[in-house]
Amino acid sequence: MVCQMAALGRCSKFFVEENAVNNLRRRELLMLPFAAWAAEQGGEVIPFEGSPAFDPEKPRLPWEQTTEWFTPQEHFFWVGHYGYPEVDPGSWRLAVQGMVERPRSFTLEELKRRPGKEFAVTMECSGNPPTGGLVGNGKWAGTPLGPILKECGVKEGGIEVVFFAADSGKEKIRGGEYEQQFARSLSIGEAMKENVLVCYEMNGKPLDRNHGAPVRLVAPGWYGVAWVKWLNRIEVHDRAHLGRFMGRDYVTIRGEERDGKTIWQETSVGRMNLKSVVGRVTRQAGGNLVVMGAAWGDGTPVAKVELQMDGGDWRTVELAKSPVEKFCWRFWKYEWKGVGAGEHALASRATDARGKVQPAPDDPFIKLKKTYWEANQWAVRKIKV
Ligand SMILES: Nc1nc2c(c(=O)[nH]1)N[C@H]1C(S)=C(S)[C@@H](COP(=O)(O)O)O[C@H]1N2
Ligand SMILES: [Mo]
Repeated sequence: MVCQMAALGRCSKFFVEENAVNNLRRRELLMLPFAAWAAEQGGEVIPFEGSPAFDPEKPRLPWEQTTEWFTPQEHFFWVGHYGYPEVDPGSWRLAVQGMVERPRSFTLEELKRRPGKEFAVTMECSGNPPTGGLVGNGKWAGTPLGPILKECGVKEGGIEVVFFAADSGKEKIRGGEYEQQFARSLSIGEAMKENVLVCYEMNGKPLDRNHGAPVRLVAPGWYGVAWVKWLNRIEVHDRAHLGRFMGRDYVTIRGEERDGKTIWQETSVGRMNLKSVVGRVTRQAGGNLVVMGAAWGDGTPVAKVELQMDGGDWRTVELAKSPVEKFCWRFWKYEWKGVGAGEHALASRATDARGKVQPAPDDPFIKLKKTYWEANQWAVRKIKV
């Protein structure tokens, strides 16, 4: 276990444990199958119609250029609802308070002296459109949150853990105006999970300002909004937190037809939905096309991806071996032979190990969804050959 991360271009006091949470195995790491895969297929990229130009000031995953399983820092999107605060790491403290027996605060050094863990996790913004680039696969290092909460001693009746951040803004609520910090919450059970990290490193480097320096939450399986950046206070409450990012924004409104009636569901953005994207099409020397993409979900491994070409039958694609299957995307590819000149349409859909299938745009479950959050319907991408 000495230095597995060397295979990923990094070696530190951290190692990734062989556990059910995030299983980076040495043999597979050394083979790095996904990297070899992308390099070997080479070819000339055929751009998608309407694909946005890459803007380094507003990074998004540039799907057509994406061949690396870990998202390079310069391609990793960022979202800040109240701007991007510069937090001084020296005077910064993380307070743990509310319904705990022993409230306390931590300096950055104190957090770094605690046991460290590093996980590979894919994070997506719940506002990411079906083929959008607000998604990335990162290496996240920090110290687990659970033991911190245990040491502080959650009081009887504490059911909710609220994460507050340094960024804030004025919010108008029912006629009043209130300066509020960005905040999101998890239930105690979710917050105590062993893979939830108080994170201070991303991709082998100290977190940068845009991604939440000095410390953010890492909540594998949850949409990005739960990954509170510039974290500075954790409070245990005996009731649900309903701030803007739990109860007003980031709320999905969806209708379900039952016995001739429509039942309206209103839910806070939660765990990541099963999704796949057609990411990159290349023309090979022999004239065949190679279609590559990615698929991810809430931590349930991706079991199958199918590709539909020009509205035809769904064809099962080849899944790349991934060093980590839980909480990380899986790359896939399909060799499309004998493609004629003209416009072509491609769509993919994923199935997970529990048999859940990525929905069609008119699937009854999402047909009456009125908000764009948590979109995971399969989508068509067009190319001209
Ligand atoms: N403090 C704070 N944390 C935040 C946000 C924010 O605006 N403020 N945005 C959230 C949203 S909506 C997303 S998608 C992720 C994005 O993480 P990234 O910027 O590191 O990609 O951060 C989350 N954490
Ligand atoms: Mo987001």
